[in-house]
Amino acid sequence: MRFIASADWQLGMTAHFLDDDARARYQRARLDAIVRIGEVADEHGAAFVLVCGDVFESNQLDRAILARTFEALRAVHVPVVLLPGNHDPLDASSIYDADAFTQRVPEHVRVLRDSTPLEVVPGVEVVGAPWFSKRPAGDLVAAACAPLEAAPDGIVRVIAGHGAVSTLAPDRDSVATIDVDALRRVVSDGRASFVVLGDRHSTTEVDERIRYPGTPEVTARREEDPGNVLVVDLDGDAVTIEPVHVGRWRFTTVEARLDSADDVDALERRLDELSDKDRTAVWLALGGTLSTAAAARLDAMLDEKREVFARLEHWARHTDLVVVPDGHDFADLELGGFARAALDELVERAAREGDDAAAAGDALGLLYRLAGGAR
Ligand SMILES: [Mn+2]
Repeated sequence: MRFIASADWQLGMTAHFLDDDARARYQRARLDAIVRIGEVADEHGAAFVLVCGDVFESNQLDRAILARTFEALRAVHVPVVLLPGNHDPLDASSIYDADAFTQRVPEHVRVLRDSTPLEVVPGVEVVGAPWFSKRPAGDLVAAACAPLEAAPDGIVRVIAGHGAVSTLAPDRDSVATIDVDALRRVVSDGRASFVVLGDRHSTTEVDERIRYPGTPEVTARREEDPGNVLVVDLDGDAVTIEPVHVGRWRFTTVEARLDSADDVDALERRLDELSDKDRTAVWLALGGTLSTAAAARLDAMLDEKREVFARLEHWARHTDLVVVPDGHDFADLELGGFARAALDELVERAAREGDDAAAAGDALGLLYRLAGGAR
């Protein structure tokens, strides 16, 4: 028996770090990932798709996102099982209880509303540990597993949970942390064959049979291995897990030390080499010391590249770029009269210490570009 394990679709995610145009394409990409998951299910002969929480970014989404989600889900030809997570809990305002959900949800889509075993296809049970609020009072997965006896002969049982696990949680004392030792016993006792978890957006192995598939489309720069689903094959005592990449976007950091115009050229080549620029968001971590001419050249180059990348911005916390006016920078500029006098004053101010000098440096860069120096 084969199935697709997924989680953290985060549909409707706002992505405030993208501009309007890129944000619309990025929101669309999260829906397109569902269609590709359907293709992976077909290619691998998967019996169903299990999505372990945070299917939606929040319970307060524009209802249009539901119509689009259902349209995408129609491209999945096997049952799809959704688990409410911390972003989309089954609370009083649950998106799963909205009329737009209950009246329109396709028949092959099921929501795990409690921990009653759900026979998703003949011979396969899914036991879910849905979230009912953003702050559970205990380990929901342990509670869901507590009443389970060994799975009857001929039944494969899969546990669906969401949240941080004890072996990886930075906050080990949180009452909601999932106890991995207890979960290992659930598997070794034959109460379940496999555990799929959501919450960690990077594909992560907790134990051979306890996995986070991660988000199918990247959501944050710090994620190590996003963009995958897992094809899980359970055959008697054997388990085979194949990650399949379905994500199309990339969030990446580009670090560089820039001390000359040649370094700026080298950075330009590195940016040019990145593929799929309209689906690539770049955080620049730049350091070094540039002359006004080289800094102007950098700004002009980045302005041009910004048109083709989904995002190309300085990462403020990791930017340490100093611009030092160099007399040679301005020698070739054809400036006279008032402009030349302003230039001389700015060069003098930029040589001093403090905020005034930084402002003068910025003004010099602007003057340099306006006068045509960066062409
Ligand atoms: Mn999540």
